[in-house]
Amino acid sequence: VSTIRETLKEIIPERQALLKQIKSEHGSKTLGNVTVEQVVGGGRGIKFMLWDPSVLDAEEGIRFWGRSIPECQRDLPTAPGGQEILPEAMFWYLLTGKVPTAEQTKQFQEELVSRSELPAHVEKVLDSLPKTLHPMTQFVIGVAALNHDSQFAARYKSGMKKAEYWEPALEDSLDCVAKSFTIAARIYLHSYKDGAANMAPVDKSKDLSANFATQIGFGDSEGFVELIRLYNSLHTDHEGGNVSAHTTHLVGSALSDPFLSYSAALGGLAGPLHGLANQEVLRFILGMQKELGDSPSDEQIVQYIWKTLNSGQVIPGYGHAVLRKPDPRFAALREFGNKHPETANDPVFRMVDSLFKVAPGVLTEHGKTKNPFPNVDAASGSLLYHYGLTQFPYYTVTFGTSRAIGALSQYVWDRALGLPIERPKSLSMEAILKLVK
Ligand code: NMX
Ligand code: MLT
Repeated sequence: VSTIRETLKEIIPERQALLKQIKSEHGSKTLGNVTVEQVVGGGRGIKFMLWDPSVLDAEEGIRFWGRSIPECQRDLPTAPGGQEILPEAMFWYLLTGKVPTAEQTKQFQEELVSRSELPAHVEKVLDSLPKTLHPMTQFVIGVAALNHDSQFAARYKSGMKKAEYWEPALEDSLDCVAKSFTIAARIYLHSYKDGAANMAPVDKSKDLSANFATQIGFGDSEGFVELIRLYNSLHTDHEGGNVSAHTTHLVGSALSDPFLSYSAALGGLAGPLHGLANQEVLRFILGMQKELGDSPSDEQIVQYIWKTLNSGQVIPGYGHAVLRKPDPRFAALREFGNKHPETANDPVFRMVDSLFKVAPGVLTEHGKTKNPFPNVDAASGSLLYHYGLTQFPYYTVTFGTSRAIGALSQYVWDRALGLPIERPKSLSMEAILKLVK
């Protein structure tokens, strides 16, 4: 069975040659003009970055190395007896563009799980934080503290050659993903239970999601474990322009190691317009349930949405900077909720569905958002809530364990392809006026 290192060693020269060819044959061609509106409007639509593991289409949604979500669900390995993609298989796929065999997945899973224990200093740092500190801030700190043992940083210091960068980048990225699951479990126990002193040790025969579920006390629920697998596979990658992926790429371009790069990304994921929206969705849905009861009429929901919009707030979980149709990740989570009898009739999940029926119409009438449809965050929290993970300020942490997989896959490629430090041009208003006159 070929390992992840052997597989990458084989592919990297081909991709390096392809990039070389693209640069020499097409380097001077244009991919579009940049307007003033784009410069002052968050760079929307500017084709700016190389990102291989996934590409987002505004109408169709995400494709991972060319495969749609249903195609990944069809082709990628699941846990024995399970139905959902294993995040470990997704990680292999995002790193290589190749579907791992069952044996490769098993071996890779064992390797990741064996890396998932935390150094003592990270446990100590996490356990010393105020329990009231937001879980995402704890996550930022825990991942940054892993940099103490970075192989990339150590080898850079001792004069590693550029051609070797990708190797310690891979080692650190595998560590960062594996240990992020354990950091996430520790944060949960610290913030919401009696602390992590008695956290279950890692079970090397189980996958990352099953270990995580056991460590936070939900390991007996096969439905929950399967949800965590699906959740962690779906949130991995959403091309390179989103805040968390772009941050990893930007910070990594300074040759900061994977831990520092991904820790910075988690700070962006913690923003309410990005990953924190899943926490906000649950707050919104529970507020609606409190005011309107378990089975509100469509008209009551419409009035509730208008009240929120008229008070100047956004409807969390709706809209997107790129997508112009319902997010296929939302569709996959909704399908999960509908196919499991225990979640299908859950009042909070049903509320998500009722909102989906009317919110696009209201947002269209409101006329501001370019995309009135749900994004991934619209459904994810309600399913976690059903299984008893009710502490919604925690939800973005589960987004964070997943996004490490996609963002760090490209980090490895950034180093393998020798991409330079990122440093686009900025302009003052006076400089813009001078240029457009
Ligand atoms: N509810 C109300 N107003 C909205 C919404 C919404 N869900 N989405 C966009 N708008 C408004 C937006 O605030 C802006 O108003 P203004 O002109 O007053 O500044 C206007 O519509 C135009 O925004 P767009 O160009 O459609 O959206 P943009 O690309 O700037 O932002 C989001 C994209 C995702 C940040 C935005 O749709 C939003 O705030 N959604 C709610 C938060 C959310 O669900 N974020 C999660 C995104 C997915 N993720 O996990 O990262
Ligand atoms: C993401 O998954 O990163 C979000 O959908 C936001 C984005 O793509 O901009």
